[in-house]
Amino acid sequence: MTYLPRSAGVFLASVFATSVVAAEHEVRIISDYENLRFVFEPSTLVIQPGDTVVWVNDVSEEHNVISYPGGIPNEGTSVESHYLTEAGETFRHTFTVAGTYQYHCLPHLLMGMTGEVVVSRRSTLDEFHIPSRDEMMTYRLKLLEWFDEDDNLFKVRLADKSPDQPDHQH
Ligand SMILES: [Cu+2]
Repeated sequence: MTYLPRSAGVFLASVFATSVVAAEHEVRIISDYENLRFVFEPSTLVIQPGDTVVWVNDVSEEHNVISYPGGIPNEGTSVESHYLTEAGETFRHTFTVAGTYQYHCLPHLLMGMTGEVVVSRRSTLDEFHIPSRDEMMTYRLKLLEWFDEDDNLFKVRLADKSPDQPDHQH
């Protein structure tokens, strides 16, 4: 007859506890004006399902967090924050489905302000979500709030849809 030493019981209890209690991870939103770098730090974060990521705005600057339409796992949930403007302002998101979540800041997409959260493991290529036309249009309209002036593709598309043909109306 064998007995588990008391320390083994304590050890098992603590393993059980840590596997049940989800962790919180912090991503700093850094506005490095001197070096023209607006970055998420860390830009790649590896977590476990059920964990929560808390993005924290370092200074009073406008940033947000939005996942790319096709940058999330098939079964995953898209991520989108409000616009954080104040120093210390936070956004929280809990990730439940394993895989890769690629995101960026809308106003600073053109500065390469991107990041990713890897839940358990990276997605394989065929595990990424394929966005619908509606999802792409919604995303595109959000982009156009910031980058509308040179969006020739969108202008061409609107022109294509325009029913009026001035040359033949008289
Ligand atoms: Cu930003």
